[in-house]
Amino acid sequence: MRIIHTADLHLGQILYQNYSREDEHKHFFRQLEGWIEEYNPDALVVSGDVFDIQQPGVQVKMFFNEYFVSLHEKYPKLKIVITAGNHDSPSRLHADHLLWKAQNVHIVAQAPPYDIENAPTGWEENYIVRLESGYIVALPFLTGERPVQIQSLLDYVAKENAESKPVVMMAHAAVTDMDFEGHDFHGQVKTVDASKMGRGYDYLALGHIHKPQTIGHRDDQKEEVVNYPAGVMRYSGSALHVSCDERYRHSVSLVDIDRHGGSVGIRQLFINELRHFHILPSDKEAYHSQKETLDGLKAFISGGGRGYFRLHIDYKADIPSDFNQTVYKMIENDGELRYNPKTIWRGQEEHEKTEKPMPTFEIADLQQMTDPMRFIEKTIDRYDGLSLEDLKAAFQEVEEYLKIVQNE
Ligand SMILES: [Mn+2]
Repeated sequence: MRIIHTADLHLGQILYQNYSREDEHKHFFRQLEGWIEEYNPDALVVSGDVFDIQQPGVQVKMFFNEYFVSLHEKYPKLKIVITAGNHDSPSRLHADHLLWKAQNVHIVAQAPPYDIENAPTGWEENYIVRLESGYIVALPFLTGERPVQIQSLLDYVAKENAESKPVVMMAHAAVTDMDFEGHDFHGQVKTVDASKMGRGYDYLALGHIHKPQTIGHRDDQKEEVVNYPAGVMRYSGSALHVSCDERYRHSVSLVDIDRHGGSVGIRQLFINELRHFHILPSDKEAYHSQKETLDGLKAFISGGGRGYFRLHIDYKADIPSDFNQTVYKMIENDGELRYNPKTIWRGQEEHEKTEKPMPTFEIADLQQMTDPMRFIEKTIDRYDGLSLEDLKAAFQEVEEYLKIVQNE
């Protein structure tokens, strides 16, 4: 059994409130189609987060429809299996699943029944896609752990699988021990224990984490071809770099499984991205003033630099409040220069660590503070370079102005 595994397409993503990625997705889809042509897989599986938002716009839905319909027309025997991720609306994706089935595209968006004891018989059928060469158990994103449902689906397949055909399962979850480099979880990611994903699959095609990786095999993340005994859990990684922090190569996974309980061969097909992400001047270096930053940016542009860029500036640099507008102005005539206005401030983290803790106030205290200056006086230590005298003068000016307005 041979599959191509991808996930986290995030179609319709608008980056930094400004930039549509449709051409980047088209570029990805062309490569994907090239691999389907070259490797002739039995199935293409997309493990969740097809769309970036729950209610994608008309254009995005059209784009999705056109691509998958044309893929089906060119490769009518290819099974396409798409599941819903946490970014997708289960009910909206599910609404069209019957139409898609006629195109050999299986969309599985709704979670298995909570109470399987009392579920209608044959509920399992909604999650199982049969191929001549094997089985695909398609699970969408689950809001809670469902180990009983998962195991009963795998058992259902096992009962039927007298010929020991390969079994692929799809899921959208953060599995314990994954490497979430590039995700902004702030240490709060909810992980599912790998054992809760059941027993009986040969390959678990995961989505949700954007870095390509096989669970339990961090050492060979960069290897192009690997082979493991069956029972492999793998993230294909996302189609595009979804943020600046995803500083690794993205790929789709070409997976060959010889038989149930046999061996799993994985080839990473590396994606050539249309636009790259840059940190200016670099990860290690930072700019120290507005002038230095703008000069650096000019040099980047005149040197032919293109794509997404984010700035790395020393937090002590004196950066005026209209700085972002200045940058946007510099690049406004070039659609290939795309700015991430969330600057990385070097030294800020260490600064925050050594900072005095925020004074705490009782609610009653705050209610007593009718004069905002009292609050500012008590917290002034937290704000480097903020002058109490200047603030007092500014407040006085506002007060006087208000008096004039009131009198008039
Ligand atoms: Mn996700």
